[in-house]
Amino acid sequence: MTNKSPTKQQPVHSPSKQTSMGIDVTNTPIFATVVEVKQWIKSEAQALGFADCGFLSVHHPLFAQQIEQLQQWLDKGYEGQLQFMHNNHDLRAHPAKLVAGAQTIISVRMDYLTQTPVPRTVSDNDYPNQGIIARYARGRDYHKTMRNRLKQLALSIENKLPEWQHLNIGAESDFIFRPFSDSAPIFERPIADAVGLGWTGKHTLLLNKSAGSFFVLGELFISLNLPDDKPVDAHCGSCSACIDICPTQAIVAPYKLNAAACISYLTIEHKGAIDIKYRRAIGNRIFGCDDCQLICPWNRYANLTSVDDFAPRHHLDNIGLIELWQWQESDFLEYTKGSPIRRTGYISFLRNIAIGLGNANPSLDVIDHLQYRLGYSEMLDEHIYWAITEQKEKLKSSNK
Ligand code: B12
Ligand code: SF4
Ligand code: SF4
Repeated sequence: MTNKSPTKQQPVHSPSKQTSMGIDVTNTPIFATVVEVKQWIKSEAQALGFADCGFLSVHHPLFAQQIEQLQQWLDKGYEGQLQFMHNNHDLRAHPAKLVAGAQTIISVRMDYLTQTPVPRTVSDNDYPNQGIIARYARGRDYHKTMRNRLKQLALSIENKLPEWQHLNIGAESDFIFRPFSDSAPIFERPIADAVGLGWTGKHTLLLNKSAGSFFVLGELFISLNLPDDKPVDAHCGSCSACIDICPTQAIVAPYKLNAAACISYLTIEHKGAIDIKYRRAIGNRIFGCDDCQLICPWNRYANLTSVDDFAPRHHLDNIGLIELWQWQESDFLEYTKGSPIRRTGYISFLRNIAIGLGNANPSLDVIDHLQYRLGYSEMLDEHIYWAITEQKEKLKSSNK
């Protein structure tokens, strides 16, 4: 197992090549230092579509510190219905317990944009009759993509172990690994921050000077002992664009998000009726929200993804609210196969579209479409009546 103290091994050498004079010219170790091992893992990760990676010990002190901050966040009730944030604090504080034998976390980030947004602009507001789906969710579910590729990274590392046995990093022991992405009680953003994949912005997301914030995070726990990377400096300065733009004022202070008020939470995680006080602010966002990222000046440096899985399916990057509203449950199930949108469920999806239609440009056609769905569920009906009233009020004032 992993915690075995490494035994002293003979250095592994690259295969010998002989010159025409019979002199061995390559009898030197391929990997002379641990830094070279880390560099090799990084280039392997990049070849697999990850934009970057960094390394952190599973015993790093940040986990205990984060538990305290998480508890303060929960004490304020910012988690809404996110019940899972109350669970498994012991595992969060001790990631070593999550994967027995793991020593190091490889934190990775993967860019997901397939189109460059207009810098410092929430252009989603310019299309009130379109249903806006957050950019990370327009293609295949990133959780699977990330975990599959992290597994491939682990298998490449495993193949390399014989060449690393002289480095005292545990390469001679059984190799243990486990990939994660948003799939376990892990402080993903704080880990990525600690290894320098970016800094935590005032919107609470990780962002990077040369890549903005439109990326997702994942981790590969491994049994090799690799030295920690270092954090980078923060560059938010006096900017507060994300706080100012947030439609529901969910960023209650720099680095403090009231998740229960965030459109991402309301449209994806929240079950049941959405509080009327948020409905106008939600606008046409029917699954997630990108506003605090779209406005961020650093996202002018956001990179496009190299991973095909993020390519929008069923023109979800440019789709009308009415078209989405007409999806039957069977359409929803078919079109969201392998997509994160499945998570919200059909009724909540319709609830979100009803809000979007209430906020769409006023038209009798929209009212007709809203009416024909009445009677499907009590919760949905209440949102439909709200949307019809909004539409009628707008029509009345436009006729004045
Ligand atoms: C719960 C959750 C949500 C919730 C709550 C979000 C939140 N910020 O807490 C909701 C549903 C609202 C949400 C929304 C989104 N999410 Co989310 N979410 C998570 C999840 C599962 C847990 C995050 C968490 O622990 N929150 C709890 C709070 C307490 O943690 P925190 O924000 O880190 O808070 C800390 C800071 O406030 C810090 N702090 C306090 N004071 C100070 C001061 C300074 C100076 C600093 C630096 C820090 C600091 O201490 C707090 C305690 O740790 C993670 C995945 C994971 N397992 O980590 C993804 C994750 C954070 N989400 C992600 C994404 C992409 C999103 C969305 C962009 C999706 C979308 N487009 O709709 C939005 C963005 C909303 C936003 N502005 O954050 C990505 C972020 C990638 C990135 N670039 O950072 C993650 C990492 C998932 C992933 N694997 O990629 N999410
Ligand atoms: S995702 Fe939208 S609602 Fe949530 S904090 Fe950012 S701007 Fe506000
Ligand atoms: S918008 Fe400004 S304050 Fe918010 S994360 Fe970007 S740089 Fe930081």
